[in-house]
Amino acid sequence: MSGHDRRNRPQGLSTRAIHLGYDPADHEGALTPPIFMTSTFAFETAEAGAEMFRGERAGYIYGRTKNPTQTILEERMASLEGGEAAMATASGMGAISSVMLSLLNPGDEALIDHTVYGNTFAYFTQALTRFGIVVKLADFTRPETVAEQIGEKTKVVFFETPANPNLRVIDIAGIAHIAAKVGALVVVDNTFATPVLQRPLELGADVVIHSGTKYLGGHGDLLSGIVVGTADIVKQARQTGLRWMTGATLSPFNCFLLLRGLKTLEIRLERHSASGLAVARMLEKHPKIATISYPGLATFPQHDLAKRQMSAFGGLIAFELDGGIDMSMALMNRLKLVTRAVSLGDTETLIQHPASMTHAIYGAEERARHGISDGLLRLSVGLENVDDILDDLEQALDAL
Ligand code: 4LM
Repeated sequence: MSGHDRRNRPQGLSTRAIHLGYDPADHEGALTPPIFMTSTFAFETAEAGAEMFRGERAGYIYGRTKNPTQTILEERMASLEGGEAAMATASGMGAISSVMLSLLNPGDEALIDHTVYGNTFAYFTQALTRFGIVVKLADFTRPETVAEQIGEKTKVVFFETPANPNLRVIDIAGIAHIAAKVGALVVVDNTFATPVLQRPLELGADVVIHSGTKYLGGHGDLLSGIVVGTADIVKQARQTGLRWMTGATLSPFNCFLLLRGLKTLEIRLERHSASGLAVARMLEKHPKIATISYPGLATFPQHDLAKRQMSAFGGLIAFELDGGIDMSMALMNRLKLVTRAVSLGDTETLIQHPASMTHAIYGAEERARHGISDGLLRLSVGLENVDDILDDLEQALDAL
């Protein structure tokens, strides 16, 4: 690359995650952005306050909709995902509900993939339906079923990829193409991949959602959510969804924690992905393993799609043992380093049992129909030394 090209190319992802939107010179030289621990903001004059409320003057009014620590976080997340604007929320559920309540009206239809995080499933099928919104399900790994279910009333199409808990991978560009025919907005939950591994907006999605609780934060010490999209959609989600429907604002302190997490996002995802692949390869060969689902394995049914859509495959693995649910429970109980806990994307390696934990809300029949078997386990490979993770899993498997 010539010196000229080097000067003109955009900054890399980690550089933007560390520096974008903040200049220490504006804050007494403080290297780290200050936490603006305030709920409200003083108006210079009565007229200035009124102008801000009318949207005629820029500035901060009240912490439910905007705070300077949050603004830095939002600018960074918009840049990392390649969107015009972003909004931080108190949790992933806060992000999903703030977006859906601002986009959907009674009579509208939302079409969602049938495999999503349990409470997201409950939100669509049990909460939104109480308000006259029609929710349809389809198997998004088979785009023809999406084409069958979508129609003029479909306002929103929603899916996760890779999907929770079994890592099914969905063709973002393919679904966006189908949705464009009826003008439906495509909302992708990018929690499992993060912008380091996959950028849905570049593939035709309109909105990206995150549970920032997971990889973005990365240390298991906060809940948070992120919405990224066009300036118009994010404005609508903030001015209606966040401001007077959910009130699910991220606190200034948690904005700071999330900003700190973002600084190491790329380097952490590299390690999560390398260790994830090593653990998946070990499990794949182990005689007690009946099935394994990791998008980075050549045996994964959608491996080619995963390779096209993602730059690496992250730390999540789903697998079944050859002894059903009892053996799965026994394995969990024999682990010494790997921690029994829901959530994912943390420094600690975590294991959980979707049928009785994150996806218990589905009900047995629905789980069976949606490929979440009773014995399925979900492993979130952390940042410990990979040999220690492998040793712990092997000693637990061998003892079964
Ligand atoms: C879990 N997940 O799976 P908050 N989107 C995805 C998720 O996995 C989650 C949320 C949204 C788990 C929580 C216990 C793909 C959550 C919801 O938990 O509200 O930040 O995100 O273990």
